[in-house]
Amino acid sequence: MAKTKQAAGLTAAQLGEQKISRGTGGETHQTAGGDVPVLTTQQGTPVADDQNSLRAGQRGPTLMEDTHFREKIFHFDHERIPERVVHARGYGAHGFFEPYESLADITKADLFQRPGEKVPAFVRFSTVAGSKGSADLARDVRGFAVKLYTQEGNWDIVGNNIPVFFIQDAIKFPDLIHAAKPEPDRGFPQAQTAHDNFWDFISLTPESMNMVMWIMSDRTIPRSLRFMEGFGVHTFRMVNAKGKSTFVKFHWKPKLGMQSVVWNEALKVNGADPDFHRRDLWDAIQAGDFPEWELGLQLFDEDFANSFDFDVLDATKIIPEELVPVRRVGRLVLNRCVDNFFAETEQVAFMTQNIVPGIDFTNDPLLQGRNFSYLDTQLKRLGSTNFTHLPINAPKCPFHHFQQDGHMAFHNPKGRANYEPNSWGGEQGGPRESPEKGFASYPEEMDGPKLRIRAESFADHYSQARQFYRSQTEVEQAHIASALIFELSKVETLAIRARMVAHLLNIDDALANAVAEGLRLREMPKPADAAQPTKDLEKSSALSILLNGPDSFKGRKIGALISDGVDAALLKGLEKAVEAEGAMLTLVAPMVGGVEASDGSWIVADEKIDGGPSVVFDAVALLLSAEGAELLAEESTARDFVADAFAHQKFIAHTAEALPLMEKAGVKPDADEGVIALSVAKDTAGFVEACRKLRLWTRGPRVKQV
Ligand code: HDD
Repeated sequence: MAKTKQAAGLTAAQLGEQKISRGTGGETHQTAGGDVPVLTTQQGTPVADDQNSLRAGQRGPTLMEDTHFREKIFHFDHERIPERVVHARGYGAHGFFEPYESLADITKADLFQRPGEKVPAFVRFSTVAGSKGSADLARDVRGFAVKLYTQEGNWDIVGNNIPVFFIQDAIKFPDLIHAAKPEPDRGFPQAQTAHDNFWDFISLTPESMNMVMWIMSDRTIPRSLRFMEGFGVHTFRMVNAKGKSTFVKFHWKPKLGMQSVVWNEALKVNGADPDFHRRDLWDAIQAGDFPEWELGLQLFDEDFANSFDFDVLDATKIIPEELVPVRRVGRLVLNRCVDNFFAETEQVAFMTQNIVPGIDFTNDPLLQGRNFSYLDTQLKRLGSTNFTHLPINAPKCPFHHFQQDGHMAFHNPKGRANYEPNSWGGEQGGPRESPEKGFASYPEEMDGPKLRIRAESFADHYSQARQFYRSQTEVEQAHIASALIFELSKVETLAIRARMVAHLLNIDDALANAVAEGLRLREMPKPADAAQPTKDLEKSSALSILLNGPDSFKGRKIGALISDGVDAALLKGLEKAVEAEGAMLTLVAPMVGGVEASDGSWIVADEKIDGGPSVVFDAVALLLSAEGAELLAEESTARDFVADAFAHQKFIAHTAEALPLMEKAGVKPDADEGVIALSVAKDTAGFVEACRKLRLWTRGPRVKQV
């Protein structure tokens, strides 16, 4: 039977609605929802039917003449652009930077001159190793790239959430990334370093050992992008109007304090919500809970640089905050999600070489190499030298230059001259250089022979690794050991496991022993050959996450499991306490439609129980009726909800009626002070207050498989 237009596409009634009216305000299409623009081709021609291609006869072939079809499919076929070779998976948001004070004595950078004057900003957070579609909570470094649209050009601080890096010289970057990415023969594993190639490379690269401590710590499994620090990593320069240079390291300090998840939780979150971090950022910004960081500067001069134990040009080293305090000079606030992910987050082009007058580079060999790589990669990725014409990349200050033409040029200056010097004055003549206002490189003295070497001052690979490890709390040290055991257990080659333990022996004996035991190494290797012996440096409390957590539960999330018969007053009490703390509450029920509360009111749920496991919350409340607890005790997802919350050392509040479910989940009501009984609404404030500690770490030894 011949198919009619209606049978193949829209119904007759829907097609009947396709009425076009041509008015003075352009073409509009009247629908039940009101006037909307008429669908057109890219050329602006109105489209009559977007459901069916043009064909010869009722059942004949599609005609070449169908230009609308051809244009639509052609464009679709070309939708993807190459993903970033690293940091492919990212999430961005708009906001502003606002200085607290004038820094004119240190830098002439325009954005630091006028306290309180806001500079537009765009930030893109990312993971490094995974491709665009990988999960958010992979164990990985997070990119923390900030674009500041200043009045004297765009300044990009292309940093990470870890202040050191794996390698000292950019020439090793392709090797590092090849080793970390999926192995080329098999094409896996995705978005993780737990495989032979990565640890083979690392175990042959002693300069990575400080970074190894950082990546095996919980820094690489942040609870939220909002709860992590950012770092510019390299030493940069700030230069004032008199030409005086001061060395600087950049820090971003989260206003909400730092927080990470535990590894077992990360594994489960990735299944439950691969978009965990982006959803969290989106939700917070949409709710008006704008994440905020303070810009911190570690400022020091040549004398300090010369007296410091390490080379300030070595990106595998920090300068401890105890030696050079972090001066907080302004705040970065993210207050607007993107309108279009592709146009903004995907097409944004960060480049370390984007600096402004008053900021300058140093000779850090990693930074010098990056300054080549970022411009180069944008051409590959965005396909045209005119990527700066895209609104997300264009400066927001006036700009004028003679670079012209090329693919997709859409800032095309008027006037006769496209070169200079020229003898055309005024508008015809175009822009001119300005020795007064223009960027001038800091005139650092240079001499010496051309050499392909690594400076001797870069040779201490273990002392800061030891300092980092020993500065952690016991809980965090245990997490580092567990992470190393997990990763190296995925390494199949015994010699690589042993080689890593040999390095750990130069960092900390107890750590090396714990890892060797955890791997059941049958023979302890000899310590790795070290270019320099490990020094015992002062501990630095700034290196610990747990010592730098928040003092409130603000911005965190409680998951309340509710059932029919939920005590309405208790739930109201919890809602109030959560709101007063600036936290969030998500209601999880057996069915998403909701539950009928004790007072007969209907409460709509946010999640069905298997869509809202406890791993996506910071604390949980079991507000169950006897009937609800009995029902859920038979549900494995409900038992996991409780058991996981306990294993992940979270605070758990519960009604007396919830006990049958808790019992089935193996959680005793008197287990510890993190399991809190609620009987009346006023108890809820105490529960939320207890949650400020975030986790009950003393539960650790009882759930140590985590
Ligand atoms: Fe890089 C992207 C951070 C070393 C080459 N890098 C990229 C991004 C961040 C960093 C945050 C993502 C930017 C975005 O969101 O678009 N990279 C770092 C840090 C490093 C570092 C903190 C060490 C201190 N990177 C590094 C080296 C090289 C590169 C040594 C090359 C020699 N990085 C790139 C790149 C990327 C990139 C290939 C991929 C996409 C892009 O640049 O725009 O050029």
